[in-house]
Amino acid sequence: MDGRDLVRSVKAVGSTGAAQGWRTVRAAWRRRRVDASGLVPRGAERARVPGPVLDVEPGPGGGLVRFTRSELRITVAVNGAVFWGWDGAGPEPSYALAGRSPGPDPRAVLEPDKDGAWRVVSERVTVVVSRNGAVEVRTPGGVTLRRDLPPRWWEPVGEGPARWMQRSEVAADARFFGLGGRASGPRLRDGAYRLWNTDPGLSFGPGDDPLYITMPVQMVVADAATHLVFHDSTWDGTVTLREGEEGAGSGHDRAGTSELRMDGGPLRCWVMVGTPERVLRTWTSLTGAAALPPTWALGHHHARWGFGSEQEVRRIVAGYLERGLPLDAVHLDIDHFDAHQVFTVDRERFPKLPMLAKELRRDGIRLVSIVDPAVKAEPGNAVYDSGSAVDAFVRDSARRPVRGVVWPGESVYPDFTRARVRLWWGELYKERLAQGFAGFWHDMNEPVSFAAFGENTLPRSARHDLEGRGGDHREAHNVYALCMARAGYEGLRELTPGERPFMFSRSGWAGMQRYGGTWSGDVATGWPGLRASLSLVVGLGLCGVPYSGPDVGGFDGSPSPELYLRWFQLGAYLPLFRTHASLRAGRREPWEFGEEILEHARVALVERRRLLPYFVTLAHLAHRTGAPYVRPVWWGAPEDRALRDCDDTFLLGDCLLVAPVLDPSTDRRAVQLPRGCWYDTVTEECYEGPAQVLVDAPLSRIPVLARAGAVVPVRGADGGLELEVWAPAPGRTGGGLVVPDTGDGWDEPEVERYVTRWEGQRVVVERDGEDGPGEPSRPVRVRGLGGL
Ligand code: NBV
Repeated sequence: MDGRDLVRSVKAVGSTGAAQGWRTVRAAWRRRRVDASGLVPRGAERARVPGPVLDVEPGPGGGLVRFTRSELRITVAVNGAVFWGWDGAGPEPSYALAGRSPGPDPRAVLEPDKDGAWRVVSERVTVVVSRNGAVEVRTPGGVTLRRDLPPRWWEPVGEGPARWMQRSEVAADARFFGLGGRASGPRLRDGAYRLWNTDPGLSFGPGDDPLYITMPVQMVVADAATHLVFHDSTWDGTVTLREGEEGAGSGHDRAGTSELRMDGGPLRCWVMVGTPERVLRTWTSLTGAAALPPTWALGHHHARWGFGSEQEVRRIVAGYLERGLPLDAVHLDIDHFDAHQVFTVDRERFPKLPMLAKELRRDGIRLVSIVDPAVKAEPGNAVYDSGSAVDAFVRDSARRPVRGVVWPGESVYPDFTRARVRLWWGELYKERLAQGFAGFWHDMNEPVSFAAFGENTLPRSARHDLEGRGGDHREAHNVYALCMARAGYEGLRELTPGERPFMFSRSGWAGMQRYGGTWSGDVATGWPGLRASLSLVVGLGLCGVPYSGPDVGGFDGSPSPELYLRWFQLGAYLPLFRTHASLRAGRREPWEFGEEILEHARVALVERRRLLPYFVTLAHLAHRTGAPYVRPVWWGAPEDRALRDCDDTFLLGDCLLVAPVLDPSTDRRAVQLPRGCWYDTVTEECYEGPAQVLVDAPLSRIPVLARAGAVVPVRGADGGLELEVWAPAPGRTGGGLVVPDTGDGWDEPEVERYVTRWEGQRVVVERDGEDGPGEPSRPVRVRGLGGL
């Protein structure tokens, strides 16, 4: 069976429930057989809790608290985050951390608390450990943000990993966010969220969970403070969330709860407390700065599974150019490979790829290539041969390479958890660069096998190197794509040292931002899919992954012109702005939906290009501070409860508030505004927040509001950088940051700071420099003067 037959059969199987059922049964049976011989069966288990406290041993930044049946290590790190680990767990080794764990803050000390408890007091957080092992996280003012009950372990009497459970309580008013890319958020309502990266197989909507990126990262927002908690274990697990409830009148509050059950791995976590901004700054100082995409990657991308030939790519590009529509990148999917084998080209249908790349480049358009991890298991296939020579592929417990079935047919899987394999893989991108590709799109890296072992991934008993420690797929699964991203990123850094790599990956884990971004995977075409795509972008941003975006129009089927346009209008304000669709899906070019839609799509494209300097600034800020481009509306006002519950509006940086249209037949929509004055950027009408206001949302545009006083860097008519300044509210001041574009190398340009204020009847804009305020060297245009 080759890849094309497979496409056909996967589609066919997917369409008949009976066949699918039968396939699942067969696969489950196969997995049981494979894992029965490869994994130690879980026999009887013994339950354990820490027991009463025995003694303590103070150490740098905290210390060790000993209990009768466990011990707890607590350390406040220099970056303000608190680490704690049970049973001897330390912060390393960790796939999430960007390097070594930050050193201890010597000012934090372990001291006695009341009732036999112990506490560590630091500048931003106090952690109290009760005498039976409950751990409380408090603000410096003493308000409890989170209370972890004593954990519980279930240890096999024989061999094998211990399962564990951690139940926590949070404030009654708290709201949960994060856990990776979730389709039903960004506010995570009551329910169970699995921690196991999963390709849903068919396209997904808001009800589907888990998806490609799961992370044990929760951001919890409450009146008292925001905190982020990260349980650093890569194993399969489930988080069950239940929001609390505040008692009305004299009624009691019910705390919110989070119950985390993990199949293995150390019980250790990091907690950071503060404002959302501070929390994400700390999180990225721990897990690494987000890769800075090259400027072109902040423009418009057009992809398609099944362009099928160079002529078709040229036809699409010409369609954009002839109509004067901005286009920055074209993505080639697996259909340009030779028999679906990664790092090859179908020379019949793509005979002169480097030439095509050069031609496109002349028009300012880059080529991006898909990269799948699975390698066709066939001697003579160069990637297979070179991989076999370095023993690159995942093996089973009997040391035989594990074979799955993916697009090229029977395939093997590189073990990216081994340094040598990453090195080998990283060098393979040389072939892609020679073809003229400028960016990379990692797919199918949960990883996926169609001929599944119960789930559509590798058997749990498959062996992995895990950086020399050795282990099985239960531990390696969730970081498979993260390690693949590392391999690609590090390879590209070697191959093109002068350029920032551009890479985005379907699957990933905590820390993946170091290597690039992601996209929303195969989101279902339909209004619920549109909503889900926003949820994913916001949620991932709160987990430290700022660069992502959906398949505009949805992955499958044919969107109505209206749905396509609304998706396009949303996509234009998301970091990755890409139209993409499946092999059999309807067309996605903006001119395929009639004249009216084309003209409205043009407006969105042109506006995206005009805002490019703003996107460049946001990319730099995300890289430097961890603040995502796309932020929930509560970002600057987490204490505003109405904002916490708002899932359909977002802030784009500090300056803009975007209210996409997520429902059909809409020409007006309610917008929940944070405090301050907000201008409709088209009508310049001013609205005062905090409030819910009704704003026009005709088919021609989605509401985008600018904060009074904001300074937005935009592209002027001559292509240069201009400052679009929104008049501050009367008597108020404003300002903004601008990071100029210095190309696609590694320069770190200086941040320009601007302030705005009223001087009599005039709005004055000044650059805030070291020697005091000065004239901006950039052209300035003040807007909103009529709206006040
Ligand atoms: O490579 C084909 C597709 C790709 O277009 C899509 O973006 C990925 O999410 N890929 C999944 C594999 C096929 C899925 C049915």
